[in-house]
Amino acid sequence: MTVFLVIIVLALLAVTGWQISKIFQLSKSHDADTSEVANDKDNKLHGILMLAFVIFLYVITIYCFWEYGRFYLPEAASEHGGEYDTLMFISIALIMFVQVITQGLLHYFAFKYKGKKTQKALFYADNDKLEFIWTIIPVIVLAGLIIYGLFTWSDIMNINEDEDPMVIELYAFQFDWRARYSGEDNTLGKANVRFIEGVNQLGVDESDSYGEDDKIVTELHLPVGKPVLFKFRSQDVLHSAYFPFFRAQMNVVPGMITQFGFTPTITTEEMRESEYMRDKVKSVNEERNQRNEALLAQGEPTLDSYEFDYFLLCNKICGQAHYNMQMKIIVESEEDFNAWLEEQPTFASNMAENSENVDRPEDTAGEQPPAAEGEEDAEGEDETETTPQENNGVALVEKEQN
Ligand SMILES: [Cu+2]
Repeated sequence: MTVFLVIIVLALLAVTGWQISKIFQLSKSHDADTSEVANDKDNKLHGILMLAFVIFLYVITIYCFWEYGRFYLPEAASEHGGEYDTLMFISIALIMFVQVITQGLLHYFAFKYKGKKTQKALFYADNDKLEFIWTIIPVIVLAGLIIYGLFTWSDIMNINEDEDPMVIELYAFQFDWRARYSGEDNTLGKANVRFIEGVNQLGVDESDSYGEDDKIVTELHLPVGKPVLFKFRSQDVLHSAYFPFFRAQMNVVPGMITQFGFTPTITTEEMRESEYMRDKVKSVNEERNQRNEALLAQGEPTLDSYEFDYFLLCNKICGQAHYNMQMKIIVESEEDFNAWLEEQPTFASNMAENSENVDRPEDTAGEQPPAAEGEEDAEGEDETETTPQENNGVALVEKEQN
């Protein structure tokens, strides 16, 4: 109703303005220029406006780089990330360079050669030489960019099996992640959505001996400097595994396995110590402290102070709690990683423990397994009522960082 009223008021205002302009026109003396053909004065005004527009564009571009430059991601924390950033930088620098020159010239010429009564436009049909030059230069530059991009792409995407990467499965479901380490044999056991039952929430095939030493966890630990090959599976709908700090992203598609590999190069501790991250954490915590004062005044619980951690995020809008679909990643030294992995129970021991507890189902509750919807009828049918997880206010952290 309010919108309707606002529209009526705006329409009435427009009619009023139009009527007032009519009155002004009628009250003008008869020798005023009422012709609809642009005269020198109009042309001059439009020339100046063209120039003013391009200056406005440049000023706002510089302001955006200045003001929002701090939202750039820090140094890439993976081996291929540097290459990726270089490609991105070259593309942006080229685009900026060309756009600054062409837009500047375009608007400057519109100002310089504005219409004048005494001047007549030159009829200039074509110039083969000029057309050749402005065709061949973009062809060469674009071909160079594309070839460079293809090489970078194949470098990043072709996982070198000779490096003996550690195989980890990342399993996506509405709305969380699980990681499955392939164990001593570095081979994941077969899995299928049809095997999902009870604690076997990833549907690992119990008859496949490769799966016995697999370890399923809720937090992804990675040893620094060791190549990792991720295999992605989805239980329900299309998800996307997004590792911003490692410059990696891969679709997670129900019914198929996608893969991507990278080598982490900066540990969580090292990233926390970096100047970029110290500044960021400081500014997030300053904001939190301010908000805490307001929360305290209202007698509400306050926010914990923020500490940086790598995250795996879902980058496909996959349902109502998509925003909170994330998994903590810890990059650490090989010794710390091995010690941590040692403590995690294997799939076989989990299943054995479960079968012992079968008579006392209330003891096996533990973590609630995700609802198995079946991979086939997944696409978009997201009707399951799932409450957003209590994830230590992590979504809030992400929001505050921006
Ligand atoms: Cu998702």
